Amino acid sequence: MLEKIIFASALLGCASSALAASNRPDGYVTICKSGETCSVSSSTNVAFGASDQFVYKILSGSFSCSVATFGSDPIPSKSNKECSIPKSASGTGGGSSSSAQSSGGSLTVNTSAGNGSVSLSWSNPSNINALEVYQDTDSDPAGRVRIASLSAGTTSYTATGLTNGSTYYFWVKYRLTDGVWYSSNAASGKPSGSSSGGGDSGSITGATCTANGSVSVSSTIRVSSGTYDGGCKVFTATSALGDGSQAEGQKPVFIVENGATLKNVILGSNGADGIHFYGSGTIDNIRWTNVGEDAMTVKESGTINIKNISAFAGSDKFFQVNAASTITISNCVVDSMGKFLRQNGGTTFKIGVSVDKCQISNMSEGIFRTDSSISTAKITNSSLKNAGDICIGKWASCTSSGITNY
Ligand code: ADA
Ligand code: CA
Ligand code: CA
Repeated sequence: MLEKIIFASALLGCASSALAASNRPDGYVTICKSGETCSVSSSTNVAFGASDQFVYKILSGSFSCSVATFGSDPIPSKSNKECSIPKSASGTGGGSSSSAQSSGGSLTVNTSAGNGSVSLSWSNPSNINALEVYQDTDSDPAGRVRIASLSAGTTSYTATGLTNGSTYYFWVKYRLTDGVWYSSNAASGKPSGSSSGGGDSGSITGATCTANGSVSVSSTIRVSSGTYDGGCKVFTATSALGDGSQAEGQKPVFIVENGATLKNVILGSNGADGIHFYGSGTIDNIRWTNVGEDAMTVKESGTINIKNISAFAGSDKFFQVNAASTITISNCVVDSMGKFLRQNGGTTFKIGVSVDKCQISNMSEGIFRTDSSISTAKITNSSLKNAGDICIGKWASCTSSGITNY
């Protein structure tokens, strides 16, 4: 890390302000300052603050750039703050320096649809030096969203978290050694579910967002009250929050404070420390593309309501519970983690967990784990596949009913 900082300083030379605290998040542009009225065309994630401290709110139309509009003051010591918006709220290309050439090219993508997923495969021309994968809900490349950047030798990719019964279109965009970007054909796939009978598990869908633009998050987005609607954008942590590894101490992408609701969010490929709850809160229609250190954490006591979520590719814990709480989870699809829920190791406060209508697969350890002999857990009307032990540890009560093993 130190090397990188020194290298960056050398490159930037006397432009030292580039390394100083900024009045707008990375990738944002200022549209007005404290006390001024500004306006945005349609639901836009507006940042308010200064010196690397921001609060965010989705706004549309005209608004006053003020604490009153945003509900809290991210940095009371600064009277001059700025309102800023993402540089490229929409458009194609997802951040690449040049747009793709006409479709066709010499790379053909084949697809094979699965349950909530579509697998892509292709062969590469020999003189390739960069690869990206794009997804959309129609075959027009305008509006497609980048879902992966791959190393140049890669020849396959699986898009996950998709809605069964919907058709998706994919492209592989690739750069040859002449420095020019080309695009593959638009390859389509329609995922479908093997909803096996039994229980009352027919309505498990998980999250239903289709990616609708992207947001790069370099300081935690704090939802202090009301509802934050992410508009199905892909929120990806920058290294300022962490790298999504198993290192402790990474920052969350979102904080949900007492009484607040977070909805319609896709967490991108760097999930850092996910979502933290401080007190009671609700999350609805959230997808973790690639769970980071963990996906979510209860930091302060409350009643937590979680619904319509999907999460993939964790390493250890999905849900970390660090404070006494009552937790309800319904309609979830969670695949490939160590465990679904862990009360913080060694703690003996009480948690009460109810999970209903969830599809849980490939847990290397199991579903519920605690060291507290007064905590309770139950799972009902759910589908399990290679999900390990349902109850691990001292639970006062831990039950399951309406379970289908598929
Ligand atoms: C581990 C760690 C705890 C806490 C937790 C978390 O369990 O031992 O101290 O950091 O992870 O919240 O991710
Ligand atoms: Ca941890
Ligand atoms: Ca954590």
